[in-house]
Amino acid sequence: MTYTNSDNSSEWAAQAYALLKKRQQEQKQELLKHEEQKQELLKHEEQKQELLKHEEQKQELINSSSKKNLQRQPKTIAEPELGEFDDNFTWSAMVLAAQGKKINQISIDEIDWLTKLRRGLEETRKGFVTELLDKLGDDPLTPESLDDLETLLIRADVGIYSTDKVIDSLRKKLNEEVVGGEAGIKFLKKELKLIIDKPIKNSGTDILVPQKGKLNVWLLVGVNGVGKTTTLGKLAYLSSRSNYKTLIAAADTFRAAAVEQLKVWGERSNVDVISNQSKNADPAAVVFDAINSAKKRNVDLLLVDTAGRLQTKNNLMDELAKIKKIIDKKVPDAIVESLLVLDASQGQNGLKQAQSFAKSANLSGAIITKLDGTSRGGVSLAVSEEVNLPIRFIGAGEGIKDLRPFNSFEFVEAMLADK
Ligand SMILES: Nc1nc2c(ncn2[C@@H]2O[C@H](COP(=O)(O)OP(=O)(O)OP(=O)(O)O)[C@@H](O)[C@H]2O)c(=O)[nH]1
Ligand SMILES: [Mg+2]
Repeated sequence: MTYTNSDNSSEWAAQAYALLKKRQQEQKQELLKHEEQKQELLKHEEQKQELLKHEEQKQELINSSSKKNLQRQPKTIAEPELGEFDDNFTWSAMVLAAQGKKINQISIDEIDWLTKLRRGLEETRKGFVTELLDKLGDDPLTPESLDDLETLLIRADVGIYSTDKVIDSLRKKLNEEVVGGEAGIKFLKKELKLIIDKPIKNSGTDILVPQKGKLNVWLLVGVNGVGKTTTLGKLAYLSSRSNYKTLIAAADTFRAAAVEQLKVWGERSNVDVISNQSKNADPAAVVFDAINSAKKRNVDLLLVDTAGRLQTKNNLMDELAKIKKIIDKKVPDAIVESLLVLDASQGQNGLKQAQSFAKSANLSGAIITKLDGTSRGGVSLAVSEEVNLPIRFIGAGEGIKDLRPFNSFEFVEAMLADK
């Protein structure tokens, strides 16, 4: 492991694993105990009801309603289970440790997510780090190995400008000192992180969260099929779980099934969806209605789903501009974010999309999706360097919890994980 010089890293991970295992067992026992108590209470309640059968109807009603309350199950989303104590666990635990987490601060949720991220970037890694390490072996870097690295970075969709930047810095370093294979990877990680962090730093906000006391409007834009609606569903869950009053506007009025798809996500995350079912409804009119509702309900975050494609003559950018205009007019003090959703598996196409949307749609950030599957995560670097877009969230899966705020350290570690 490159994060600590100590040989105790796997021992540290083992301790974290044992602690999580213990905590999970305790939780299970707690649940079991709770269930037993509930049954006991129910039994008690039934006995009581039996005894009170002859009493007035009013009394009976009270009893049955309290019984109903006891039986009502909260709507829950499946929690991840602790997996094996394997390489994935050790790696994930160490990435958390490297960010200053203590053993007792690690959660199964975080381990689960990092494991997913690492697995998701496996393809990117296979044609990159593994090959690079094979080429480098234990020997110091040479100008020739820099040429190989250049090819590999370009192939991983990192983009020409980011690649040039990284190679130049490495070349400078090589002129000054001998750089071994492992040190080379470490330096590479640092350089890549610098590139991704620059637009984030420039934005003045490390992690994008809704500002309290204001209406925050987040527009999800992007070409068709990249994952806008799915991402919006996951964001709605994340937001409502974090206690922000959330509302969804179904402003993709082009695709017939879009509203239904959103309603399913809305139900899962317990967030209302404002829509207009009539054919060819005006997206800006839906946003107009949604803003009215949002104001009435004191909403913190309004999430707006937009179309990825329109009837041939309509221009996607014009439509987005119209939506923006309505928001600016109705709620001039709203905090508006235009977030471009990009499918990581589309490689350089994603960069082209970012460039064309940035020109016309006044973007403020990007969300990278589909980092599971056959993703090519390098596009994140190209988008940061060439379009100056801060990456705000990343998605790795179709589940409601498969979205997290972007963390450049975790991303680069997963992309260049050395095993
Ligand atoms: N594996 C994987 N699939 C995803 C992810 N995000 C979205 N998808 C899938 O990608 C497909 C398209 O997702 P949508 O959310 O409908 O995409 P969209 O951008 O809203 O598409 P349009 O509304 O047609 O423009 C669906 O099958 C999603 O389940 C992800 O992170 N991982
Ligand atoms: Mg959609």
